[in-house]
Amino acid sequence: MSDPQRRADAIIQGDRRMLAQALTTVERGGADARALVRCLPALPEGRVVGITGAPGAGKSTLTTALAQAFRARGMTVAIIAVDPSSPLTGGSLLGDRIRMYDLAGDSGVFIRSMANRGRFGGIAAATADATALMAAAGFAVILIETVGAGQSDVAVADVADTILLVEAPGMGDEVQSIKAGLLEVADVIAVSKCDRADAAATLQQLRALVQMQHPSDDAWPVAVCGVSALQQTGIEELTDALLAHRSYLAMHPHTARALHRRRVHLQRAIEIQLFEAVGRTSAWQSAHRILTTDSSANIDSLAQQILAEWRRSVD
Ligand SMILES: Nc1nc2c(ncn2[C@@H]2O[C@H](COP(=O)(O)OP(=O)(O)O)[C@@H](O)[C@H]2O)c(=O)[nH]1
Ligand SMILES: [Mg+2]
Repeated sequence: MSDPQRRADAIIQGDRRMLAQALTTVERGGADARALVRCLPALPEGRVVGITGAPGAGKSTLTTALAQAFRARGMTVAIIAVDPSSPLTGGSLLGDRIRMYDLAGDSGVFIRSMANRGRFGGIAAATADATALMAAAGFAVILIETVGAGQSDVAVADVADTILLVEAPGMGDEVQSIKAGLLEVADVIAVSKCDRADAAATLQQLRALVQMQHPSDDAWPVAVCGVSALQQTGIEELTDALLAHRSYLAMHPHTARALHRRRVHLQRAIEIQLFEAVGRTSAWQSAHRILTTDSSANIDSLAQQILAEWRRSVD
């Protein structure tokens, strides 16, 4: 268990039990997680789809439908359901599991929910590591479903290659995702529940909004698809759009988004490694004691002392 290279090799060879254990390791974070992730091979970008949108938009239902569509095309699928709120039960995840029940028993599908177990870098760091594990395990598509609670959704944009925004119809004049700042990061937009009568207006509204937005330096035309997971309509078109974005990325590997993602990745790696190194200093331990007893402690000078000790230790 302790040999990270052996664990990584087993995961690459398709050992699902080892993969499940490794996911727990990266969720927890720490030196074991870092050692393991370092043994994973660098893999081509493009297979990670982040699925975002307000709670109740229909993300879990659509994730299940998409997973089935990718499976029908012979592609294996990993699903990561992100729940930053609950480290224990994850209220929303129970419903998600029921919704994803249809996928049970298919060995080409692997579902995992991630909770924030308080590791440094939070859920975004854990999700990034989990994604790297799923990719190493050879899954052709990795779907990350967020809870649609703002912060974590934007963080998913740093992990995913393709952002799928799910918008439910009938939200009134204001499209929910505009408020959340999600429209700008979307590569593909799905208007869900198109079996409902009010979906046509939302579709029209979103198409107009997308057209108004100026294209960024990468000229990917954001696709807006109407889908009904309930009636299984539009799923094939949506799957086509996601795969088209993947092809687009393969032909344009250095878009602003791709560079941003790589930079954020590097920054996160530095933060995590630095924090773990600094956490081993005795100044860190004593700073923790001070924080519990002295409410007026100068945080900035505590940080300075900790970094000074760490620097001495590496000289
Ligand atoms: N009418 C209709 N309802 C749907 C559809 N997809 C999902 N729903 C319903 O919308 C609700 C929220 O779905 P869920 O997938 O859990 O949304 P999430 O919170 O974004 O993951 C559930 O009650 C679903 O049954 C659809 O295509 N049509
Ligand atoms: Mg959900």
